Amino acid sequence: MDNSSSDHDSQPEVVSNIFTERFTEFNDDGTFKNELVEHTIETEATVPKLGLMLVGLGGNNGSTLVAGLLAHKNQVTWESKTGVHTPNYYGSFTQCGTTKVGIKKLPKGGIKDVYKPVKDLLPTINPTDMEVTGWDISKDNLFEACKRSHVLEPDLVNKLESDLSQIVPMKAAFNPEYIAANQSDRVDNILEGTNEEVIELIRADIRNCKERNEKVIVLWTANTEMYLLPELETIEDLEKAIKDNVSLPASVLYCVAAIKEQVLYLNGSPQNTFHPGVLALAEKEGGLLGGNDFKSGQTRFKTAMSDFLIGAGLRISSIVSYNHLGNNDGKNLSEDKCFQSKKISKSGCLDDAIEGNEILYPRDGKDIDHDVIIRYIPFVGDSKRALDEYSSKIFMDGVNTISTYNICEDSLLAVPIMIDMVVLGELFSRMKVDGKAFGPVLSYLSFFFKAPSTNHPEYVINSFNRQRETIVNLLKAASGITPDDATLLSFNY
Ligand code: NAI
Ligand code: DG6
Repeated sequence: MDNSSSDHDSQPEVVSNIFTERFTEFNDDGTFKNELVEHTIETEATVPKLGLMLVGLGGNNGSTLVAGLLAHKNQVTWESKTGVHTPNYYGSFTQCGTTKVGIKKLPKGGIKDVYKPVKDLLPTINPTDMEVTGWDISKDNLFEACKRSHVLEPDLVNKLESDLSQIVPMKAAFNPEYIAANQSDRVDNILEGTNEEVIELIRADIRNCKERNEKVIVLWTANTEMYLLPELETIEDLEKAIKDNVSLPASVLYCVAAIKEQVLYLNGSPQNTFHPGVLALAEKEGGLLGGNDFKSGQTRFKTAMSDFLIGAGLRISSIVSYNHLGNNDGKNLSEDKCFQSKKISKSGCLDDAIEGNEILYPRDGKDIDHDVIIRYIPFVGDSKRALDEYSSKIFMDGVNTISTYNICEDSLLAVPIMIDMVVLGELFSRMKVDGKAFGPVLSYLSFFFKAPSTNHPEYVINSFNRQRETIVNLLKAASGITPDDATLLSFNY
């Protein structure tokens, strides 16, 4: 592998590496051929000043992200009844994850693995260097928003008051038909106008942010919307719906604005914003998309647990996933039209695992009994309870049941993942493979999403391990390190 870089006065420095991809291609008759394909992977090495625009800035995730980054930036410590705390990025794959990059031969014989932080494989942004702004249907400033969310300790929120209270969400695009009626009491900050006018106003906000930053990313972390049916099949359908002022979900308006401004749009909620017409528009206009629905807790665990169970040859036969939460997300999801969006995204995460094992899952229509239940229990606030029961058939038709009970602060799991998708989404937008940029969908971000969008809808990876390996190997290949084939054949293992 060639690890060279070129450096011209007028051009950004580029990390350029040749990588030989290896895969095996099968024919219908079972014959196969091993392929070797050489690729050049180029990454612009200059890290831009980034503006992150959150849709739903004043929500639990949005306000927690801003406060968390401020605490990091200013190295603020805070006290709770358990002692003094300092900021950390635990839960962030980029900031706290490491990966095996190779081996070292020991002087007295034998080998030792060498690990590197994921964030150091290629130049990536420092999260605290981002400017974070955004929109919310509530005009409460972020100090008020943090107080309302009950996520972070009061001592920390109070220490950040002077910074937080200066951050006020911009007026938001809003369509009440698509979120729960119980959200109406927070609506006091909305843009008025036709679809076209609102898109123009959002574009103007994005352009303002561009003036202060070299790159901008828009991330939807607002309420879950209901699924939009019928779908917008073509660019013409989409443009007609906009022009005729058809009632469209706010997410489609933000997404179209982001595409037109050629900034990455990430969808952290389950609704189907990326209709075929939206994808086609992104392709045509050079837009970038990533989604859908942060994979933070129960679903993330499920895609790791299924790696373990199905990977061990056990036949998972039923999974019942129940959870209750008491934050505003739970309140919004208590209306069925929004819950159905979440149920869809939480339910599809085992499709590729089932598809991948015809011994356990012959194509007889008898897959897994899989149900997802969510209840709104205000008392528990952001501290979500998730109870899962995995029942697997084992040897000679025995049954093995594993139950898990997880309690966590929902937003404290989600925020590090939001940071990761922004850090890597920004990096991937600086990369080219064989001279071609990624897109319109950044499929490599699948690791962070419950229902990943890809450029090939028939090819979606949900497995936790495969998703992680795919990202890590791309980063290694792009940085000149050989992805590990794990055979250890050279080391007399
Ligand atoms: P939240 O309800 O606290 O925050 C959502 C914010 O969006 C609210 O402040 C609301 O006023 C605002 N909003 C609603 N419609 C808007 C619009 N059209 N434009 C601008 N702002 C708007 O919810 P939370 O907990 O922050 O979650 C945000 C989203 O992320 C939800 O859709 C949730 O389902 C999704 N999610 C959250 C995860 C987590 O672990 N916290 C994991 C996976 C997904
Ligand atoms: C309850 O399911 C509310 C949801 O918003 C989840 O908390 C969120 O989607 C996280 O889901 P999961 O399955 O990744 O924990």
